[in-house]
Amino acid sequence: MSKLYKELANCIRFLSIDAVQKANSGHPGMPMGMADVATVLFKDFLNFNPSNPSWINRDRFVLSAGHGSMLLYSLLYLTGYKSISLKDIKNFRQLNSICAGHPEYHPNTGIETTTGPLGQGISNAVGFAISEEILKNKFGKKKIDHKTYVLAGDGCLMEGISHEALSLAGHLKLKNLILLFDNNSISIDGPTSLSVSDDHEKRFRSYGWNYLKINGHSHKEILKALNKAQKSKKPMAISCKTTIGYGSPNKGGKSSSHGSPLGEDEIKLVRKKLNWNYEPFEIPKELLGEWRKIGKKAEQKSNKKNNKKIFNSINLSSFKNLIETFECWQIALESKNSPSVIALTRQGLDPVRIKNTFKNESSLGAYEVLRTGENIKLTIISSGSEVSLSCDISHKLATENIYSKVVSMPCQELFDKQNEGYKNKILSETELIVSIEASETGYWKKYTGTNGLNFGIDDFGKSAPYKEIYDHFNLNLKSIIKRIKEKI
Ligand SMILES: Cc1ncc(C[n+]2csc(CCOP(=O)(O)OP(=O)(O)O)c2C)c(N)n1
Ligand SMILES: [Mg+2]
Repeated sequence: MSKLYKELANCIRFLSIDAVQKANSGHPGMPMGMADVATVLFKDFLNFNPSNPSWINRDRFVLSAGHGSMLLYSLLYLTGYKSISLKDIKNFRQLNSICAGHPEYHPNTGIETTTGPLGQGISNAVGFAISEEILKNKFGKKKIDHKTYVLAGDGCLMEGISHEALSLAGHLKLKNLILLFDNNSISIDGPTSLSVSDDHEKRFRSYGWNYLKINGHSHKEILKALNKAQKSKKPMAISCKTTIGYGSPNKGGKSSSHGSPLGEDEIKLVRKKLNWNYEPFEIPKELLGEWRKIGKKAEQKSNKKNNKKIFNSINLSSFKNLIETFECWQIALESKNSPSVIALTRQGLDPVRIKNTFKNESSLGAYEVLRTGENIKLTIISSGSEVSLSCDISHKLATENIYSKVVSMPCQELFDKQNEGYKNKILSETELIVSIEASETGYWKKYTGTNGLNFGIDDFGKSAPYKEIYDHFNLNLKSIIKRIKEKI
């Protein structure tokens, strides 16, 4: 391996062992073993942009062997991502540090996904690769042509989830997916021969993958394999024979380097063996300069590929039927304190909202979608597909000079959080309030009051085409209008 590559890789090795030592916990062995492969990947292949980590057409790098998180943090710091400073690395495994024990996804940081449960990153990577195919089909090869690289260890490949995901990737011929297998034959308890005797090559080939075997410490072999992977017609696994804890005289090649700090004495020996005459966390200027050059070069390449316009080309009007869905999606994505459920219908419905107001109306929990006249007699509240039925009812009533407004209430929890003024505007305009929702009626009584009408289903156990079900439960235009007119 050329001297420069070796020294660049050593930057990763020492940042990793120093950080694990300082935290007094972590996994130094994997980053030491895979430093050479990662260096060649980032220097010569990976398309990325430290100044714009979310660049849409970047290659994805997923660390499925998440215990080796210091490998990722070192790479991000060294190539110049703003998300991770040397201070953050010194804070490895401390409360609220971005350098968490296992990578935690943060948008726009270079940490593409949360990993740690072995095997899971492999399936995330398959998902990324599928997304890439979808985007490529939609926007064309000129705009989308990235790859997904996933680094996985022995443990990842032992997990059941890896079988399913790898099989699907082979079936779908995801040629944009490259798996770097840290084939060090060591796992947490010792040699992998204790627990597994799979023939990895046969396994991958049977799924429909290509498989290459290389020495993971040979710059030339890594380069050659990654070159081949660029042109592969199938997903590609590269088995990299490595030494876990590479460079450690007493712990290299042993599970003792897997999940504990090497210890001060051993670290001194590693420094000596790898000829690293620098203090803990010290990356010599020239080498940091070389790494930053790699980052800059990648940035320039990314700028050239300029994909800025891709998303402008999505025409919102083509989604006009989906305005409320998009609004709810945005709310879900931005929601910091609670999970969200978006319940979508498969019924073919007329669009209720055609104009994009550029204001997220759904964020209010409920909002007016229709008003048939000035002097309204009733308020009809519903959500989802029933809004469409409510609008039909409202129009029909208007033909008999009974005017009303229709309120879409996609989220009761959000509505309940609005100020009294807004709630009154929605709920206190008419004496009569009606709810229409094909589910339990109890949830609506707090809005309609006991004097209101609640159309719904307080029953179970029927299955039929939806129109018949609606008729069965009197949830149709005719029955509802009849009851409303009786009430008025
Ligand atoms: C599903 C799951 N089970 C167990 C663990 C705990 N664990 C973390 S690393 C590891 C061993 C992984 O071995 P290998 O992939 O060979 O990593 P290496 O020792 O080579 O770094 C285990 C069992 C985990 N992270 N996830
Ligand atoms: Mg291993």
